[in-house]
Amino acid sequence: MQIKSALDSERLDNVEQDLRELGYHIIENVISPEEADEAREVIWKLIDEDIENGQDHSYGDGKIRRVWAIVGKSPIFRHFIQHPTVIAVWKRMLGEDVIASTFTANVVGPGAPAGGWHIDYPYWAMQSPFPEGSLTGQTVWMLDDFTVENGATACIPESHKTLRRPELGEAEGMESVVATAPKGSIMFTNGAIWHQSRPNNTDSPRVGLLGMYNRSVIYPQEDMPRQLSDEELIEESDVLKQLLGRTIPFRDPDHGRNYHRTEDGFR
Ligand SMILES: O=C(O)CCC(=O)C(=O)O
Ligand SMILES: [Fe+2]
Repeated sequence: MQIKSALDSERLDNVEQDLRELGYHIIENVISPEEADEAREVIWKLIDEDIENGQDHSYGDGKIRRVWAIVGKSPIFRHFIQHPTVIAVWKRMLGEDVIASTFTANVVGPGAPAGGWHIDYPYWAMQSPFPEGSLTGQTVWMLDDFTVENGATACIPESHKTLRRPELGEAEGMESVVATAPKGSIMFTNGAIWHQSRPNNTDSPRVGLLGMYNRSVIYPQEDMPRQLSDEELIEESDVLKQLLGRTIPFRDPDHGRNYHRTEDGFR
């Protein structure tokens, strides 16, 4: 796989500024159309497997499909999760010790309704007002061209600055931007921005990947550390081990004087 070098510092400043002020930033053509097609094919195979195993997950009148835990399911997603462009952005926003929180596919099928305005984990699990600054960030990988008609993600600029979730119905009618870009592009968002997938009014599914990253002290949304076994990780990069939370010393049960509950009390 051809991986372009990470962003230069001027572009990174630009991304940071947009994420802080607007709450989103799009970089076009991070991967080639061929790489996007390859990943898209893998997602279809995984959907078939999920259906076969009775593990399929759909919502939005059964027209939006989610595939969970993709990092352990194909090497291509192990490349994507640690893509230098993505890691440069999240290290800048969330710290050098950034970790991954979840990596899934979201397939908005023909006729799908809007996904519903929301904020992302951990914000939806938190009481407002949220702390200022970034706790988490979303990475929307476009494996199809994202268009106004086919269910591209919509965001309400600057809504992350409210430091709260939208009330039911509050975001309807507010001015939003639609993340339209060619396949292979990425949209980065502040996890607290109000957003949703739009209705898909075309005959073709819109395939996206959603990679979330957290500050390392925030518990990941999915069980990232166990998506790859120790053996599978041997050949993998230090960055991937870090992202999966395998290198956080204070999560080691024996870290420091970490007493354990036994039958006779704490020892
Ligand atoms: O697939 C999309 O366009 C966005 C989905 C989303 O926001 C989510 O699942 O959290
Ligand atoms: Fe979301």
